[in-house]
Amino acid sequence: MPSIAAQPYDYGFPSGKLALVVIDMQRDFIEEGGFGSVLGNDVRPLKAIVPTVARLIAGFRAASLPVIHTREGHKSDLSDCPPAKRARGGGALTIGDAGPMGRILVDGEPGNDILPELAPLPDETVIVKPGKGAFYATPLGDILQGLGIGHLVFAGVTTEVCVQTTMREANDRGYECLLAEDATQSYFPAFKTATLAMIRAQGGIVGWTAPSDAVLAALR
Ligand code: C5J
Repeated sequence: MPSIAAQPYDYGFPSGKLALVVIDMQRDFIEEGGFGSVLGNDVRPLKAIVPTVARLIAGFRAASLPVIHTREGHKSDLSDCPPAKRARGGGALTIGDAGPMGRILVDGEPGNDILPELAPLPDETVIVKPGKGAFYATPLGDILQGLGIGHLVFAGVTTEVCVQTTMREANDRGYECLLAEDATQSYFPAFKTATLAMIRAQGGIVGWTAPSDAVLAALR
């Protein structure tokens, strides 16, 4: 069985049964004027991981392994957005309001697009999710089951919100999860550090972490 040099110990995976899940690399979180910046965050650290995420995607494609993309996006009538979620944030604009890239965090608006550098291929799955976790109210579980996938590598933003929530959802569903350390980012450096530590603590209570180079070396 191939393995990735990881923490807290090597991560083994059955050949050909690994998928990459790229969480929310969309303009809403990474470009000025989107949801992330409306909430008062500096988006530049998130933009900086784009080349690393692109390398990881290219490695999975070259190995003919599935790449699954997610976007956090609501229906245009906001029927899938709980009022409590919409009310949070305290910024000038909130979910569904018109921003510089269209309506904020709404499926189909320009701001909801995945960055062009990381654009999904036509045959790749894109999960549009109303929550932080990619399994909640989406077909992701059924799709993975159909592909026979039990091992997942994660990348994307933000580390402690949508990435961690999805990893925990996956963990509870029996998936073996690894987070690519340099292909994920938070608006808060300390939150990223803490999230990586809590994932791999206690013998990998949520999963494993490894640098993207270690993942790519194992794929080759
Ligand atoms: C947030 C996400 N931070 N993709 N979403 O609201 O992490």
